[in-house]
Amino acid sequence: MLKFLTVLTFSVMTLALVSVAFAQGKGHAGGSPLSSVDLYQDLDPKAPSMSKAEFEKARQIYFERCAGCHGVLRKGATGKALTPDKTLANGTDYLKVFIKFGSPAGMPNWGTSGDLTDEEVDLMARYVQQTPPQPPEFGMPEMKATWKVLVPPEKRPTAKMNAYDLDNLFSVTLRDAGEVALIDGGSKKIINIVKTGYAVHISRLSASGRYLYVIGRDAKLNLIDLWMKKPDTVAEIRIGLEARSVETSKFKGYEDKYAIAGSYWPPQFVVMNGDTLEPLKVVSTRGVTVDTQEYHPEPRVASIVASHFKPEFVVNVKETGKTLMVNYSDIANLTTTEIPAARFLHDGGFDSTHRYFLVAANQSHKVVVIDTKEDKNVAVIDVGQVPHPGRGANFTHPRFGPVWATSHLGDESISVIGTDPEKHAQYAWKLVETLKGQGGGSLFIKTHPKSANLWVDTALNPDAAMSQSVAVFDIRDLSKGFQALPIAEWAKLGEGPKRVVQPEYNRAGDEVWFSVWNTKNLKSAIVVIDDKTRKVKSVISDKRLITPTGKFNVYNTQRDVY
Ligand code: DHE
Repeated sequence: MLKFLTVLTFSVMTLALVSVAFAQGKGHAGGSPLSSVDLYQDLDPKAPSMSKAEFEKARQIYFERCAGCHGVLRKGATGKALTPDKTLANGTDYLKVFIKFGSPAGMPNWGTSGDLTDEEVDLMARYVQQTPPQPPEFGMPEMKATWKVLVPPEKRPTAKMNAYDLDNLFSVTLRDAGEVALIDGGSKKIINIVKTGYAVHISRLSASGRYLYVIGRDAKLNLIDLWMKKPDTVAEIRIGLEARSVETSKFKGYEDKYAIAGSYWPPQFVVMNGDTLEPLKVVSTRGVTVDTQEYHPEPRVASIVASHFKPEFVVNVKETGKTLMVNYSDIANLTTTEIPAARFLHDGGFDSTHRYFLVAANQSHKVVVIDTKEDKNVAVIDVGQVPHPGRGANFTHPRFGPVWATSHLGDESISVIGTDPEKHAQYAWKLVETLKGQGGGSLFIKTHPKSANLWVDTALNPDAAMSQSVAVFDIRDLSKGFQALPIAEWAKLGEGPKRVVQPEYNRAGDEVWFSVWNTKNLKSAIVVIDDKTRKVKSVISDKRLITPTGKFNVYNTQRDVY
């Protein structure tokens, strides 16, 4: 769940909505009819009462919807801290407003979007005032108990057994179905729907492009062999209780050898065999913060990328604000170089040379530049409010040369950073331009080396006109401003939130795919835009496309093209 607003930023419009809700009797203080049911007993007597069943339901919803931003222990990161010292002071009615209506700064409108009912909003407002329950640890024995090799490497194909153009295959996250759709980029037909982990999150490719790794929020990792006649899972494992990231070894000589997955809970990462997912080494990320050097019990693993310069994984630890360069050349005697970055590291991508990794420190409102050749922090750059680049966008700016750009969750700006210390040293690692996009709530920005377009979504903006459209800039002349395209309208889906999310290019770089992300019970689609004309090329609509979000083109993901 994205962040809770502070009292100061509490908008007048929201206040008006609250008054209406209260006037309609919807805003009654927390507490449900509990007389005959088994009560959950919190340590803190001031916490509003809940039944055991309510507590269990809320715990589940919190894990599914909120923990990602606010943390399992509710200490905050992308979202505000929700520890009882803060939430008890706010009280149930106050909390319900944020949960129901969201905020322009990125907290989704869980109630008005239809994701949570009024009863669930009330439940969650009471839940976040309870003492956060601490989940159990999950180490090597637990991982081994979940590890399954369904098709051992020796029984797998020795050559590609299908006629698909694998370079142009897309793995599409079907978030609420816990599945990925493998879609052939040419015909736009679904090749297979593969069952994956719960609230599945991202897909990544092995260096050769043969293996697809898919991680769920429940930390279940699927290994899919794309060489099979019908690509499907060949191995699976759970690497924790909650996770977001997975990557594979890409350095010369280590192609397809190792996989790494990072978890939110327990806060740790695990290195595995690339073709079986056998867990080899588990490393905890608990430790002290980069700035004040205080112990943090939940430093979660955010983005992970594979270095192209060394046999290293670049592991970004959110709450402590450290980037770990994990050298995988000797797994038994694992060596790690710890680079100080900035707190609240989240997502990021390489510059066009693949030497520098630019990572958003989201609640610090900064982008940190890591040199993966020298293993050094080369710059910390102030950007807009809560940068959220996905992998960001690399292009050649008419004036500043090679640049990388990010959009933001917390404001409408797009920050453009110079990335060429060789030929454009005066602009390197500086914020060279700030563009004005259509609004806050942006999650992803994208272009392609062959394109003149820069696409920016605003999927979490509370205004439907913005969350259902995208802005597109002409990178040859950014001063022209953006054109807004009503992608959701073009999908002709009918009712629902229909958030337009995550541009992804095809292999050729002449099409850009957008998900039109509706709620689970409503129709969603993928809209494919012709990158030259900015017109609809096709709408992929199939009843199996339940809540499509992230799309991962094999070639572009395998080679870090963005
Ligand atoms: Fe993501 C990437 C974490 C919510 C879609 N997301 C990432 C990464 C992290 C992250 C750490 C970088 C992984 C990497 O590169 O190794 N995401 C989180 C959260 O903590 C958060 C904010 C809240 C949560 O509860 O999980 C969150 N993410 C979402 C969504 O709600 C999105 C929009 C829809 C969905 O399917 O869940 C979503 N996240 C994505 C996508 C990427 C991603 C599509 C990969 C972008 C890319 O181009 O590589």
